[in-house]
Amino acid sequence: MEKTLSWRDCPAWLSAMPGEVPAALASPREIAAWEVERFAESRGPGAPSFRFVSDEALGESYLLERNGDGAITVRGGETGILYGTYEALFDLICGSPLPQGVQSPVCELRMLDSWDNPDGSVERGYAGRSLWFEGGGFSYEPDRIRQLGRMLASAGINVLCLNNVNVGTAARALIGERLPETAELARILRPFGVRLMLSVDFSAPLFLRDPDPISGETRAPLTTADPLDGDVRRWWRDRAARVYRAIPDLAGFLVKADSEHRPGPNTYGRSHAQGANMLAGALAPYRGLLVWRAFVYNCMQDWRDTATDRPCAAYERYRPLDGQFADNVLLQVKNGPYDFQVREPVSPLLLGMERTRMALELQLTQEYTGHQIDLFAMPPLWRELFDTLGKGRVRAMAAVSNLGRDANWTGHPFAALNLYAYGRFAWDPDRSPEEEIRRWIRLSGYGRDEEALTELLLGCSRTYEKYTAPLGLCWMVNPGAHYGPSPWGYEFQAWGTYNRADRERVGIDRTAAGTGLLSQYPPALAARFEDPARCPDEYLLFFHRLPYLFRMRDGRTLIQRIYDDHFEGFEEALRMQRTVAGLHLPGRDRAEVEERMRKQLLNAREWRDVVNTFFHRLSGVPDEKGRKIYD
Ligand code: GCV
Repeated sequence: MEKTLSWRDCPAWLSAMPGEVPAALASPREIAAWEVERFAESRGPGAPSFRFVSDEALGESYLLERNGDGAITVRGGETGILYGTYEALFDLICGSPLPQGVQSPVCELRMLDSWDNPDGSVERGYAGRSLWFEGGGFSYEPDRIRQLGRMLASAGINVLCLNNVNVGTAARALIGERLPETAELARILRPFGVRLMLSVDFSAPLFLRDPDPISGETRAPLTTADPLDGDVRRWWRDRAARVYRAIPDLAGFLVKADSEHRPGPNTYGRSHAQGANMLAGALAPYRGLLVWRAFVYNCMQDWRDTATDRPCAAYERYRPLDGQFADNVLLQVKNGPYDFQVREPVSPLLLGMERTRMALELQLTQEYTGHQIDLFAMPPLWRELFDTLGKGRVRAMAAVSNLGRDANWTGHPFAALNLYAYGRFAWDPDRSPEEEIRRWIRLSGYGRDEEALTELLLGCSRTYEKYTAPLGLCWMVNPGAHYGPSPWGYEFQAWGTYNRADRERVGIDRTAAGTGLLSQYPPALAARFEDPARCPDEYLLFFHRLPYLFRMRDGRTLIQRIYDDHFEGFEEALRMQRTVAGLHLPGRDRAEVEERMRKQLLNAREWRDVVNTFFHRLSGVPDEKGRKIYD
C-alpha cells in the first residue's frame, strides 16, 4: 500500500534544513543556535562555525561578517539574529555571497493574512483545511505549527493574522472565551519572531457575550456599535486590555468594515476615520496596530447603472479622509482597484494618500489565478508593481495566505514559491524575481532542474494571462468559484464587474470622457494609460472601450490579438506540460505536479475555446489564420 504523505515528508524550501524545532526552545536566539547546530551536523566537518553578537539596537536588522577563520558572525537584535542566521545558512546552501552591511527590512509589517474560519474551512483556500482551526475552535499539531513558524521566520514574515476578515460568530470568540487558546498559539509562534494579529468584527459589542473576569457574570451585549458612543468606546478599551493581558505582543486588529455586507461605522452615519480611530485608540496603550481594509465598494450595484464604476470606489471614499487617521492606523489596500484580478493596474489609492500610513495587500492564494492547480508565479508581477509604485512607497505589507493542511502546505508544491518570495519582497521590494526564483529552487531541492524550472516559473503568469481574460479585461470567470471561463458570468450581477462586450466593442472607458478613474492617478501615470495608442497592451481594455477592429501598435486588430493570445496561451501550456514531464522531481511531488498540470491544460483549452467563441460570435470577425473557433 502507498504511504500517505505527511507534512514531515514535505519540507518546502527547508529541504536542506533537517530536524524539527524542539518545543523547549523559547527564543529566536535559541532557535538560531539550534538551526546552526543541525546544519553543521548535516554538513559534517566542512560547515562554518557561527558566532552570535546581540545588539538590541538592531531589532530585526542584522549584520553578517566572515571572520578570518571562516566563521560567520551574526550581529543583530533578538529576531535579527534569527533572520541573519537563516540568511547565512540559505546563502551557504545556495552558494551565494553573504550580503554586505546592515540588512534592515523595508516593511516593518510583513504580515500573512489567513482567511481561516473556526469550522476549519479556509475562504478561497486551495491547500486543504485550516492549519489551526477545526470543528468550531482550535485544533492543531504543535509540531506542525512550530514548523510553520520556522517557514515564516526563514522567509522574514513577522505577523500572522489568524482568522478570516469575514469574522463569523465562532471567530468572535477568539477575543472572548477562546482567548486563552488564542494566546497559546501566540506562545508557540513567539520564539520565531512571529506575532499574531486578529481580525475583529466591528459589531462585536452587539454580540460578544462572555463572563466578566471579575464578577464572573455574563455581560449583556450593548445595543449599539456606534464608534462615537461612550459605552462602545469603553467596551473596546476593556476588550483590548483583556486581550493584551493574554497576548502582550499582539500585533493588533484587522478590520473589514462596510464591505460585502460586513458591519461598519457607516451603519451609524460615521466615517471610516471615526470607526478606525476609535479602535486604534483602544489599541494605542499597547502599541497595537489597527489595520483597516480599504476594500469597500457597492456590492449591490444595478448592472444597468453605467455611471458607477467599482474601481473608483476606494479612492472616492478614502482620499477625502487623508490625514484624519490616527498614527497607529494602517490603511490596507489591495494591489489593484478591483480585487486581485489576473491583471490590474496599480490601485490609485496607494499613490494618493500622502498623510496616511498604508499597507499593500497582495493575494498569494490563487483565487483568480488558477486555484493552485494552474502554475502562477507572482514575483514578476510584483516587480512591475513595485517599479510603478516607486522606491520607498511601500512600508507595510500583507498577503492573503496560500497555506492549508495539505501535506505539502500549498497544494501545488510550486505554489510555495509565492509564499517564500512574498516574505523576501516584503523585506526588500527591490529584489529581482529571477534571483528569488532561483534561490527558492535551490532551497527546495529542485536545483538539478534550475534552468528549466526558472524559465517555467518566470513565464507561467504571462501564459495564464494569455489564455484567460484578455488585455486587462477582468471577471470573465465562473461566478462564485472563480476558476474556469464564463465571459458574462459576472455581467448581469450586482458586484460592479462588467466587460460590456457588444457586437462592436468591448471594455470600459475609464478616461475623463468615461468613468474618470484615470483622474485618480498621478498625472505621469494617467498619461501612460490615457491614450489607447500608447497604453500598454496589458491594460488596454481595463482603461478603454474599443472596437474589435482597433489597430494595436503591432498592426494586429484587437480581435486578432485576442484570438492569437488564446491560441498561444494554450500552446504555451502544452509546452509547460512537456517541461514538467522532464523534471527530476522527488517522488512526493511528481504525481501532484503532473496531475495539476493535466488539469491546467484542460482549463487552458476551455478558456481558449470559450473566450474565442464568445468574441467570435459577438463580433462575427473570423480568425485571420483560420484556426478552429467553435461557432
Ligand atoms: C475574504 C473577494 C473574495 C472574498 C474575500 C474578499 C475580501 O470578494 O472573493 O472571498 O473575502 O475579496 O478580500 O474581503
